[in-house]
Amino acid sequence: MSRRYNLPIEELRFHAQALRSLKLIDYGEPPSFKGVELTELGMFITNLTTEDEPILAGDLVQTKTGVKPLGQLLKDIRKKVLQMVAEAGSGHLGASMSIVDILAILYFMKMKHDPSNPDWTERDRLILSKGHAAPALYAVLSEAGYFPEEELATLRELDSRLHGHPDTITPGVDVNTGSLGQGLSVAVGMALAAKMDKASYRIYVVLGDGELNEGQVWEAAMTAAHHGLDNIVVIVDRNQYQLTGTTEHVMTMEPVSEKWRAFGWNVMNISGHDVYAVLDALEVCEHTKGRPHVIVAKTTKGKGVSFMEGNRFSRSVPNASQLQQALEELERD
Ligand SMILES: Cc1ncc(C[n+]2csc(CCOP(=O)(O)OP(=O)(O)O)c2C)c(N)n1
Repeated sequence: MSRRYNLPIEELRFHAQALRSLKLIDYGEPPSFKGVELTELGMFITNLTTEDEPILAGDLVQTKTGVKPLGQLLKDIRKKVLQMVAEAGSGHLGASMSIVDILAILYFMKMKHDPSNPDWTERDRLILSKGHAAPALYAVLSEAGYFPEEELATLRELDSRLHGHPDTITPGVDVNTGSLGQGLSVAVGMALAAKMDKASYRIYVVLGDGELNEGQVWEAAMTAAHHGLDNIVVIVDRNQYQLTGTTEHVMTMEPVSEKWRAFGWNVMNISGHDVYAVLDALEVCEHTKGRPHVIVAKTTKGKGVSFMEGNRFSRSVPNASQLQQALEELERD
């Protein structure tokens, strides 16, 4: 079911065919499907009618401390990320804030997992290939109940289980990451194993857009398509920045979606901060067989705190007054 429209995906597919016959959208014909594009007429009509969709901030989700509105959960996670990085005195803040919504939706609304049994064989797996965003993963895992909240304050300390980059020493972490470019290759192995075992779990992989510079990503992408690994869902965190500037400045990246499509993937483009859009895209992945899936999620680095958005807090750490200001801003909005 689509959460946004409360309609079965099959019915939406039927609507898509109707929209194409009205020449409002185009998506090619099999076997050369391309991504859905608005036609000129479709664009014209969209411009006449566009209005913002309300966010599902009131939706309730289950956390270890009970039921919480989703909007509150997202704020709480962002606050924890800020506090952890400020306390540790180092960490990739912008990259972490960029993926809070995606990780929270996966762990609290989509993935099959059990914090009381992190090694449950049937669990869905998550590989944070952009491992430098570990603070976001830790905040989510602790909210879900994998380890006590107090442990967050130990980020990057010598004997802590919360390393600067994910490590399987942390309950809930499936794969060690941090050296960019490797997560999808691991996912391919896991997905092949799942197919061999006739297991139904899925492997979710979060990639950075700068990470797509790594050639190994594309080797893995080819392999996944070759084996029809429809149990892999990649989410590209398309925040358009990497450490030293815009992704386009460092290495021309566009057209990102076309690249994945050419490699044989099922491609979707959405906003990574739109809860409905993320849920719907994840739902479509479950209904599309025979190909791996990639969701190119447009996001904002540093999302949630106005003076951190963009690349300003890519690696900088907020001082005490910036932290206070950021926490107040999150509470206000
Ligand atoms: C193989 C490798 N090279 C370099 C780095 C250093 N590094 C850490 S974060 C980063 C930028 C990654 O950019 P992107 O994937 O766009 O993620 P963002 O931080 O923008 O979310 C780099 C180059 C690394 N971790 N691994």
